[in-house]
Amino acid sequence: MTEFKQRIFSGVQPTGNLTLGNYLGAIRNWVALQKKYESIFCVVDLHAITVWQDPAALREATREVAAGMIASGIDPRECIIFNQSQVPGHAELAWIFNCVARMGWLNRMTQFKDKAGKNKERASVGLYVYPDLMAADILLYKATHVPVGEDQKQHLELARDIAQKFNSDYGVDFFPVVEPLILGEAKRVMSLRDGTAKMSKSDPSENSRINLTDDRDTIAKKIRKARTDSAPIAGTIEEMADRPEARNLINIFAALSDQTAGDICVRYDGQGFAAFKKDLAELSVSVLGPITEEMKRLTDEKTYIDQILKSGSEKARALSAPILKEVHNIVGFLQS
Ligand code: AQP
Repeated sequence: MTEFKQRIFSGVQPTGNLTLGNYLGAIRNWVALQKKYESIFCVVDLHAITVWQDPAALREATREVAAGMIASGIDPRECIIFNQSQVPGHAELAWIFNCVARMGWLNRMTQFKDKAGKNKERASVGLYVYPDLMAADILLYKATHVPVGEDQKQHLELARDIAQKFNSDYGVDFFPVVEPLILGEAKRVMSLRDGTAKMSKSDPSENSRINLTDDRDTIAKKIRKARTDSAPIAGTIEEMADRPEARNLINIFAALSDQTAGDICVRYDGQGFAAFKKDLAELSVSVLGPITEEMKRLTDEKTYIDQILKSGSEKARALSAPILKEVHNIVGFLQS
């Protein structure tokens, strides 16, 4: 299996604007990893429809997420970029994994509980089996490493369980046991309004997140309005353990400036948040501004983006076809 050792797979749902959370938790790390690993990056539209998506908006968001990846520095000549629905193997392997995964495993998934809320009887079946599809996304390419934000850790553990159970049920050593790559100082970027909730594309409050489509003034305004507390910034991040909003802003600052959270605490030790927020706004605009502009430019180039997704999906199909064929063989599907 040596040829598969260095392969990564990761994805983003086209469920709205990309956020600073998606950027710091995932896409920025992919940019750094693409040189080291054979990389497959996917706009996971099959995942997106586990909650209702307006079809026209889904098409737009799919292009926008692809444009966001490229604008952030993912190189389509080096990596495979495609949208999931153009490679039917994802849905096919997910079905097989629906038959491998156990109800008890899925019942423990906190993302389903969070997203379905109190009304889980009305949640889609797709939302419930979302982690099986995610396992299929990764294992369809026998990817061994998956760079994600911390919120996806539990789903990756499930992907490992599925790979191991498949191997053991069929008496094979076929699927690798995937390793998460959870990197950087902002592994879980929190809402700007509530330091205990994840920054999310689908949060109803616009002020809870920074979108990669936000202009400079909007970014600055959202940071100015970000919730903090009345205590000054402490000299170490450990002293801020019980101050989730403050800690979140420090982590964002650290990640955007390629420093550690400790460095930022030392720099602002004893100060209030006014000067810090001003600097953070300037830093955010300087890092995100060029990405936003390039993303907007690329989003308008529909033919170019569609071509990248088409060519990426052809490569992804070619890469996954022999793996899927072998899965059919292992499971006992007659191939004529
Ligand atoms: N707040 C976050 N902090 C760190 N990483 C994050 N990611 C998402 N939010 C944060 C990482 O981004 C990648 C793509 O995530 P996704 O779009 O597939 O789905 P998600 O995790 O459910 O993100 P959202 O923004 O919360 O989407 P919605 O609102 O549609 O559910 C993943 O690697 C994720 O870890």
